[in-house]
Amino acid sequence: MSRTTARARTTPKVQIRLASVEVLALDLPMITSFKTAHGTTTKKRTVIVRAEDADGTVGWGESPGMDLPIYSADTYDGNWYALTRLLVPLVAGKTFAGPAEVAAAYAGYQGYNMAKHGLECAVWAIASSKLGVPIKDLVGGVKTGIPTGESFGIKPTVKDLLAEIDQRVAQGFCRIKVKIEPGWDLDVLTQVKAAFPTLPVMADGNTGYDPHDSGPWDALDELGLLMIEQPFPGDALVELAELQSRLRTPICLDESALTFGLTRAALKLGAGRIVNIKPARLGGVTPSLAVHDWCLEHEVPVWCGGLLETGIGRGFNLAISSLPGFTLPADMSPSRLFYAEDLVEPTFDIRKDGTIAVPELPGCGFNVDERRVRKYQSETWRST
Ligand code: OSB
Ligand code: MG
Repeated sequence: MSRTTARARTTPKVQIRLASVEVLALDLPMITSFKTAHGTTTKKRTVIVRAEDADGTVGWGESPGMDLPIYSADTYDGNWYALTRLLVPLVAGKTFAGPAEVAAAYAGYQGYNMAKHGLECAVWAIASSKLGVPIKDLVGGVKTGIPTGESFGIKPTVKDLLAEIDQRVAQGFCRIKVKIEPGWDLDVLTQVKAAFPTLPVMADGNTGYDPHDSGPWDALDELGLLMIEQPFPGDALVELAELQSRLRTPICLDESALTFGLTRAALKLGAGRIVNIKPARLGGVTPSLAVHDWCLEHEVPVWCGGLLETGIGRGFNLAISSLPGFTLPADMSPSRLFYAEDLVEPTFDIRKDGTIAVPELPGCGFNVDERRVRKYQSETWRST
């Protein structure tokens, strides 16, 4: 979490005594691989946090790291290191007045956002269970269903992509996101728009374009896309602002939005007009709420992105998406589309109206199937 803070917000006050925290490394086989300009994910390694209060209340969180530091500096190994060596040792055995106080304990540590997120979520889950109030209500959520879009990785052929879009639209997904990279962009999106003329469509460049190349931007601008997500590297804020100034299509910040302060600076510079709030990339619930609150006040639309989380991580994403500023469809495809078995049972699904229900259960929002968590566990570490 950055030290730069938004206007103070009321957060739940409930005594948390972190008696023990377990960090679990999981290997999850994927049923389909996911290709972006950053590379292909075929097997997902993720880190799960299981925190236990002195009164026996258990809270779960997820740190959805990547194998390589390409999307951001966060990796699976980095999450493991930060949780077991830095973050958990700092808070285990201590008493806190609420989740925000736990996040404040490590606010001076730079980076390791996804590790921080997993730990903070586990603590929010404890707070939620102790109070018997779902996370959605603890953060001030107002929506009961989240309009959901599907994010399509780069496919072997446009025909494959069109067939998959067709299938997802039939299932209810109300917006589609097409991953692009040089050579897989204008022609692909032109065909997608021709095949689905009324469907909201957006593109995600995942930083794969060189700002000094001319790029497909002016032609893409004619297609009436909902937005273009992160075409240039995360720190290319000046170039993003230059591109945004000549496009009608809004640019959406993803890889640039690493902290509350950086996101606000990027928006003030004009580097984008929309923010993809990924709670794990931002380092937890607290910084995500800060970005949401600032964007709401400044009329910047936001939506919730994902990092291929299991149901544990998605539960928090759904709760956060219920806040009033989330006015655009989320990347929240049901975890069962990636994993043969989700870690929560029952898992969640998209409804015919294109929304996913915001969980009403206290904790991460779903029943965690601990037997399954153990089944995929490759390594475990415990604070005491
Ligand atoms: O850029 O939004 C992205 C997955 C991994 C890394 C980056 C991204 C994504 C997605 C996944 O698009 C969306 C999801 O979790 O459903
Ligand atoms: Mg993205």
